[in-house]
Amino acid sequence: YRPLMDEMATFMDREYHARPLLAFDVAEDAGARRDVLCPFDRRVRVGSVQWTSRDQASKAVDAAWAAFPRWDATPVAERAAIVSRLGDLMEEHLAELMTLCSREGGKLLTDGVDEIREAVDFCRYYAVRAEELFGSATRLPGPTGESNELMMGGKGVFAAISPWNFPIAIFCGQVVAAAVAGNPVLAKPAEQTSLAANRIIELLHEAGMPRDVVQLLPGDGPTVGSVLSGDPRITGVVFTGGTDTAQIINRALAAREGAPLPTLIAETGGMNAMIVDSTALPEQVVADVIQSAFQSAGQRCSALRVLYVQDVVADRVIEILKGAMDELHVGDPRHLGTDVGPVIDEDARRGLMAHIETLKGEGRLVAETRLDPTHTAQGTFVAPVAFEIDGIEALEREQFGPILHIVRYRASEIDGVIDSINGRGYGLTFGVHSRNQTFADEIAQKIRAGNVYINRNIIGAVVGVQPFGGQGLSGTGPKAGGPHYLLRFATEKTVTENTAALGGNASLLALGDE
Ligand code: UN1
Repeated sequence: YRPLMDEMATFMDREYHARPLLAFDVAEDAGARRDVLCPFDRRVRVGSVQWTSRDQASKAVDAAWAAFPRWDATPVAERAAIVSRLGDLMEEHLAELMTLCSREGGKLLTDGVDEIREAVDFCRYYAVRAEELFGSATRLPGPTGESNELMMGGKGVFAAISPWNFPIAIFCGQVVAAAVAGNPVLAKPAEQTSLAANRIIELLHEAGMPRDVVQLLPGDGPTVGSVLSGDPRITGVVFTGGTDTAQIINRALAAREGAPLPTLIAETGGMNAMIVDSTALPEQVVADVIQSAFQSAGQRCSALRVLYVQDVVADRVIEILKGAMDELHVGDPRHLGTDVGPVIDEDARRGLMAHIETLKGEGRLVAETRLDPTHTAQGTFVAPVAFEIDGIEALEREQFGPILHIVRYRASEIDGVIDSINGRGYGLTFGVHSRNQTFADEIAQKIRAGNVYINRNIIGAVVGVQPFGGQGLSGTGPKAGGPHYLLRFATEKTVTENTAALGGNASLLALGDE
């Protein structure tokens, strides 16, 4: 990391200013401006963001709508080349993008590298997949004298509403998927991470993406989000974030008068669990639990929230976990020795602390990491904690931070555990640790979750290798980074032609000549 860190130093003090990047010019000071403060040191101002007004958002939809036929007719090879070029540009700007991830998003260097790797992978994977799907019509069988072809095209205008926890990877994945499939995109990044989003769209325009095809609309949900989801010209929304917000978007899309039936592609929350039986290796379990629950300060939708441990090994697992959590360093994400960085902002910190207070009453604190005020006093930090609780029924919602819940179970209760996990209705990631292959396979089969991991951690799905996404309350599918993702951004057109008719015309013409 040393050469990368030296290069990052040149971006550490730079002030960034983001504003709407629309098909038309937007005057500076044309909207409300917000300061962006650094999550690990609230005294540091990273820059500012000018928010998009309702009027600008609505004009941006006009421009996107007008761009659709032209963009949809642009050869897919050209669209794919632009998207691949963005991947190359992100690699060239790795140090700057990592600095932004860390200063604006509070990300560790290791997380930053993973994040940009994932974004680059999305660009290259979707570019290749788009050429396969949209490159040529599929010929279908039919009777003699008839030809049948299936053609793929874009659907219309997409709004892409993305979260702050993967300010580059998820943001970029949504935008390039929608665009490469032939759809103009209106991208609304999370309020907390507009600067990173702004830099990515600048690079995308540099890569050759027309300014009316991908536009950036920084702002909040009630303003920009509601203009987009209320506009009848928005064909679809691709969204990653909370389940509650996905439901609000779904209702807004459905309520539009005279609009086409909408597409909602949502990747939402989870109540991700791991089951550990008596045959599992406790040291391996703890290493994987630490990563799954506390990497990225637990701010991944894939993160582990509930650890079920069979009673006979529970004390041993908790003892090792206690030791491991004691060793974690919470602090400045720019230092290589830091394991856990800050949570995104003060609202997040307050919410997590309130949940910890509740757990103090209802559960038993079994392991924690201590905060060292010399490294954490100026930022929004939450120390990793693990509480033992009786069951997940009392857990109201996903807690997006470094809080682990532990539940002991007896071997005879395993069916109840599975019912309880499935019964919550979420289904994103899930893990099982066991050296009993039959047990592991059976559990993996019974659990309703999008990504199941056996004897390893449950985060860090790799594009093209582990397509990612949940079911039920956790999302609509299809999986990001998977072979079917682009299909939901596309329309299919079946063209059937009576080829005998042409033959008939030809002979009629020939008759006329005589
Ligand atoms: C998210 O946090 O919204 O598997 C998605 C992972 C990442 C995806 C997380 N690739 O941890």
